Amino acid sequence: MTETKNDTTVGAAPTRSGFVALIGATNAGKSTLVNRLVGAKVSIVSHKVQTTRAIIRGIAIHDNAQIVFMDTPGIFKPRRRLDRAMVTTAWGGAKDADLIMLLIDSERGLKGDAEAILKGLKEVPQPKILVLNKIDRVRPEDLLKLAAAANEKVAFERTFMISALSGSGCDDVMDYLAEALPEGPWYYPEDQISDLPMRQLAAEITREKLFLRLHQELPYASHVETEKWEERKDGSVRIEQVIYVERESQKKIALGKGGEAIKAISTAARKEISEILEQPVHLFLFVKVRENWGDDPERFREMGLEFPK
Ligand SMILES: Nc1nc2c(ncn2[C@@H]2O[C@H](COP(=O)(O)OP(=O)(O)OP(=O)(O)O)[C@@H](O)[C@H]2O)c(=O)[nH]1
Ligand SMILES: [Mg+2]
Repeated sequence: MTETKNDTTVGAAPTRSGFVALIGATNAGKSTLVNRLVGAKVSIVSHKVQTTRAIIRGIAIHDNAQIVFMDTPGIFKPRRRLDRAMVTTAWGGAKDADLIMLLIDSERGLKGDAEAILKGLKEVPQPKILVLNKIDRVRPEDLLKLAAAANEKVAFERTFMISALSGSGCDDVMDYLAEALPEGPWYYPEDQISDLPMRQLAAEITREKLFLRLHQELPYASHVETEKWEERKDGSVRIEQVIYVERESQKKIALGKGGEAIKAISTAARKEISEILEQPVHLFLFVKVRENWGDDPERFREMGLEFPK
């Protein structure tokens, strides 16, 4: 029996497929979990809040099911225009999904934004599951209390307790999803793990290194775009990227003393992009000041975000 995306069976069983949206407060571990379930890095991760800015699709196959995970920006109280776009995008992701997975950082519990998200979820008609993440950080009795408190507020189909970081409990989530999604043909070719073009993934990887290396307002005031991508005859690729910041003073910090900061960001990004592409990479980073990039519709389009009025 052949297995292609247009077949509706794999072996004897019917294929299943669907979209699963990961919703949660910022820093809950959504992107870490998507990468874990897909088995490859498709979405960037950092210890800082508001890392993910747009919907990133990561695709996994489990048993007969093709599961399309929609990693979304964290939900938080928006202040800037970019914040608003990110939060609207996250809720929009929920609308398009077959199933919603609410991720809660077990250590934080219902403090902060999780409570408001539970309220918002009540209005969402799709089936929902609760995933308590970072169980490596809490005591089992606290987990049970948290599970009970969250289930009191929203009728979840199931509750899972996992560590996206160690992988503990993640197989159970996959088993459940593969059964729960509707019967139907797969949406993507079997070997596809993401729908993000390489140019954009490369820009995201540089943004991740920037999030890891730079502090305070700088990560939030910056945005990365891939401007040039040139395959060379020797099998290597030359990539040029621009880091946009809002002010001259931020440019100085992004470059660092004697270009130290930008060099470190570039080295880390080049290494990782090269590993993903499996070819040598020459990466050139340019820092440019663009005062109002956070109010520029073109930048939002580039990020895959709606421009909020
Ligand atoms: N201890 C522990 N840390 C975790 C776990 N899962 C994720 N983290 C950490 O939590 C931090 C945030 O992870 P992300 O995956 O970027 O979180 P996110 O929900 O995608 O965050 P935003 O995109 O900013 O909304 C990172 O430092 C992760 O390493 C876990 O199971 N245990
Ligand atoms: Mg994220």
